[in-house]
Amino acid sequence: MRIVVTGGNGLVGNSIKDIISIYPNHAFTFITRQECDLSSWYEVSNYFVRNSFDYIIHLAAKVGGLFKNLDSNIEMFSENIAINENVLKACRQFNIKRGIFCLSSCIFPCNPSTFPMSERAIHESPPHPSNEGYAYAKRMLELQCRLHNKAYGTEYICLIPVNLYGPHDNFNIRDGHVIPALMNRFHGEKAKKDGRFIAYGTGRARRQFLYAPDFARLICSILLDGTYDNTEPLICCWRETSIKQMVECLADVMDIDKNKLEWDSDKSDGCMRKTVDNYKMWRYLPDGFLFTHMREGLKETYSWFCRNRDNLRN
Ligand code: GFB
Repeated sequence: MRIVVTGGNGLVGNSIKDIISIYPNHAFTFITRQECDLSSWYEVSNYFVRNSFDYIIHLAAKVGGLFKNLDSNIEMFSENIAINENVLKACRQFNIKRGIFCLSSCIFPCNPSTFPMSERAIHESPPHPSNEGYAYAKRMLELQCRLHNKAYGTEYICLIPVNLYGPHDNFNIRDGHVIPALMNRFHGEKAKKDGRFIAYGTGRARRQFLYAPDFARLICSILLDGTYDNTEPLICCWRETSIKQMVECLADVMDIDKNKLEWDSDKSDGCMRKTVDNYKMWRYLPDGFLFTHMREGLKETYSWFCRNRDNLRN
């Protein structure tokens, strides 16, 4: 199959690049924002009229951590709506009948009827105000895929990962997600004689973290291995931890004395909990699939960070 991957130069896009050798019978094309601005129908239609594909892995999105979302809910909504509308229009017009579309666990309600939340809770009640722009745009992507599947018999599968991290992440100290932002900030402080290791919030918020290379393997298995026999949305998650526990583990991995950690509780915690369940996911995991433990994932990410300090995305 000829497979197009949008967001080809992002966290998950690069993780897929690292594993395509195990799919020699398929041809992957990774498109970046520089090659095709997906928010422009003119660019999208021109690109797909010149390049045809059988399947799509749609990862491209305007993303950011809590503080980026707090600053730009309107842009997060409008740019993601534009990107997704153009991509689905191109899939319809250029005959791409099967694909993976990436959502996020932040789309779920912030006050659900039950925890952990299953796939059925996606539209149950409003998401957390800190990222409602991004969350509603991704909820609409779930709706768009479902409507296309019903009307045209397509197989557009929405995968819902929890907080992803790993090599190739965006390490922007302000706009990045918690792990890359802290890793970059703490690394800078390590170089100083009187460095301070300040994390934001209270540390009491809870998150489920998933190592991006694990998610990349799941995406390819579900799209290509025939293990997933339907088009319903599927949560992809692993263990939950408090932000405090994660930051202490990160300090260990970076050889920072945990007693030097400080918390700026004037900064937002965002949603205190967005626990989702992976009951359904376990049924479709390829045999012998192993998730990467947090400590191992942080170690691999930090050594990648140190090797690539001069050309980080940030
Ligand atoms: O990763 P993060 O920005 O995403 O923040 P969210 C997770 C938690 O880490 C929050 C705390 O409780 C923050 O208060 N935190 C501590 C920090 N120190 C820092 C820091 O230096 N930077 C950041 N960013 N956080 C996002 C959504 O929410 O989750 C996105 O806004 C997306 O739309 C993403 O869905 C997966 O989990 O709070």
